[in-house]
Amino acid sequence: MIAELGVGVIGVGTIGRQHAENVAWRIPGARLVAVADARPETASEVAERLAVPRWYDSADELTADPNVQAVVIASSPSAHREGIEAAARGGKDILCEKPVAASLADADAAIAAAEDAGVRLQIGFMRRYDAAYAAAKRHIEAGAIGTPVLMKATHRNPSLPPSFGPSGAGPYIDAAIHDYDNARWLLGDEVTEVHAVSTAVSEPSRTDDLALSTLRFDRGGLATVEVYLTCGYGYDVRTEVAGTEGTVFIGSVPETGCIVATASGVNAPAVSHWLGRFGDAYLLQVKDWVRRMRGDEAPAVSGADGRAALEIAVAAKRSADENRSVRLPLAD
Ligand code: ISE
Repeated sequence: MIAELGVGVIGVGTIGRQHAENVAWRIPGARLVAVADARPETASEVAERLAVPRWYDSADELTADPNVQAVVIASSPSAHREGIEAAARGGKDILCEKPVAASLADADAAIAAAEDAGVRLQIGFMRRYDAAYAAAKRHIEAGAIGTPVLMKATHRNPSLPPSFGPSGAGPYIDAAIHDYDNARWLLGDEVTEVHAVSTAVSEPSRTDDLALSTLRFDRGGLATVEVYLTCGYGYDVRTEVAGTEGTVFIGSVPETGCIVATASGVNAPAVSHWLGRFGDAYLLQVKDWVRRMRGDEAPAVSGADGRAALEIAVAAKRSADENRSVRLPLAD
């Protein structure tokens, strides 16, 4: 087992900074040895704040650094393939944020590069590490709800996240992809058909700030996934899984168990950002990945899992764009 894993973080925007801080301050057995960002001023600022000895402005340079043994990739999705390929060339194990790549072709190339180089690739579906989602999975596996047959997911953001600019990936590939991964994981089955519809309710610049998708599973189960990007009141992620003998409920609207009731009403503030809702899950995810990479364990969430969720998201976008059901696996 490696005593202290030298970790480099590629892409230090919102989530990359969080990963970098977690590695630098909160994970025994890991040391943050370098950061990289396409914006040199961002890379140098984060390096200085976290007292990291080296910073770079490219994935290639960071992955060539002999002090780096494993990398976290949190650059923009269009740069994930390049980051994974660079890490593969440098022989570094990888934790890559979702989506694994911006397209299925890029995902296939990236996964093949990692496999050919013999480096381990884990995908950042951090919800699997959230206490409530992990408990639900345990109950389902223990048979508490019989056979899971239906998943119902709610995924709302208070306002359009910055990653949803005009060239952003959109509600299916950027947001619902978490729910698609949950659906495969919690129902333990593969999707065979997707039907999606989207509309704009509050963002004139987009056509899809409200997006619904319906998934059909191989063994007959169903799932519905709702993404509402501009709900206004907070970051609200909840999931239900119904089975033949019961239901598990995951998540709630209020941020804490504290509800203030006065003559003017009942107030239970919602979470404002996903880092608030899933901060612990992000930390546990990197801790577990570091533990696996220090030894010779396989990644907890594979490149194939990342590709499967991306394929559902691509199918959902196609379904909404073309107003038809789309069958999986996709031929192109
Ligand atoms: C963002 O990219 C994330 O990954 C968050 O987890 C998600 O909930 C949010 O909707 C996305 O924009």
